[in-house]
Amino acid sequence: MTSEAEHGAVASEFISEAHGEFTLETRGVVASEVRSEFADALIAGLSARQKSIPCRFFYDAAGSALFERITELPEYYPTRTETAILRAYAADMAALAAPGTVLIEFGSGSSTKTELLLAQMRDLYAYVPIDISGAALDEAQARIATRFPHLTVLPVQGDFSRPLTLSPDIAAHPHLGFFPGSTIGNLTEGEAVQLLTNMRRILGNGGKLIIGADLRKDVRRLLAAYDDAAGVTAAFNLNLLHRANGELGADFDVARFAHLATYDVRHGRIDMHLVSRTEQSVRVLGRRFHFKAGERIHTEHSHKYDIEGFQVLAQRSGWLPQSVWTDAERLFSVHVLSAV
Ligand code: SAH
Ligand code: AVI
Repeated sequence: MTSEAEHGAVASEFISEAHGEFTLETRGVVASEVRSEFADALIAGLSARQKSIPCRFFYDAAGSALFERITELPEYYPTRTETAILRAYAADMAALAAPGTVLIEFGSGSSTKTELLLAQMRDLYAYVPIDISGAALDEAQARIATRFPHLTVLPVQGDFSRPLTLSPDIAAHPHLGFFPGSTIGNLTEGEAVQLLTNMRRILGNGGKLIIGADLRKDVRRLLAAYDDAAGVTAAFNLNLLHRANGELGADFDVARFAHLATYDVRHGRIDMHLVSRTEQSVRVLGRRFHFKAGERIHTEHSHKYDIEGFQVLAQRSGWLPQSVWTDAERLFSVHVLSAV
């Protein structure tokens, strides 16, 4: 059985998606579903006056591997800073999980940070990592099974923004959510409120959420983190075009696009773009898209918060801010939110 089939089998036993979109039966079904979502999103995004591609499509197997390389870059401070916070306070975080708790992680990726919590948690009922990247879930599951052989791991491949309904078995246990990485920052404010509200519903009364949020800081430091000297972030961004060529038969000449990161002071966010180096046109699924020289495709927002602003966002989404930890330089914050 393929690993997506395993995810599907396990996931459908424990978790069903309200509109049936999480019925993942075979690798073929999953791959074609994802491909057609990418096709629809790409056509819609390139047809708009301001061209864009949603950032969730960064994470095919190559994109997930590039993201892991980003986390090790000297300029990319978020991963090592959040990891240090998690390491320092893992025991306090583990104390949030009563015996029999289900740990549900959103955008789990490599689940590397999760291991810090799992090492301190006793008697978890199950660990449910949710990620859009099947490749990342596969690797993480194999590693976690080796290190924590008695832990039940129930991976779910899918979009965490979609409605998710827990099976009665899982729903009957206490829930602790984990959403590290400041992935929340990749959503617009409206999307973030919607997702946090949805998480509040999924985690239920008595549920808690441990969530990482990157903090506002010197703009030069931010820009360097999203435009590193080794060009790994550029490769991560440009991989969207390689993916479109490989999966959808598009004919992007990738060398004729450049990576660009900018900082929007008003919204407190990094924006990533792909800039057309020349005037050109590109064919995607039988359609032609014209680019002026210098025209941009928007590919990612990465919002930076201050602690109070993030807590207000959480409160607007039905959460009670319970505690927050930061590093000494106040680069990154990890919050505990409690369902009221
Ligand atoms: N939690 C990890 C990974 C962060 S990278 C860490 O903190 O290092 C963001 C992760 O979220 C990637 O693994 C990506 O595949 C996943 N992701 C992004 N958008 C998603 C979506 N809409 N639904 C599910 N997973 C998503
Ligand atoms: C996953 N996410 C929080 C990363 C970020 O920092 O916004 C994705 C990323 N984009 C460029 N570098 C890393």
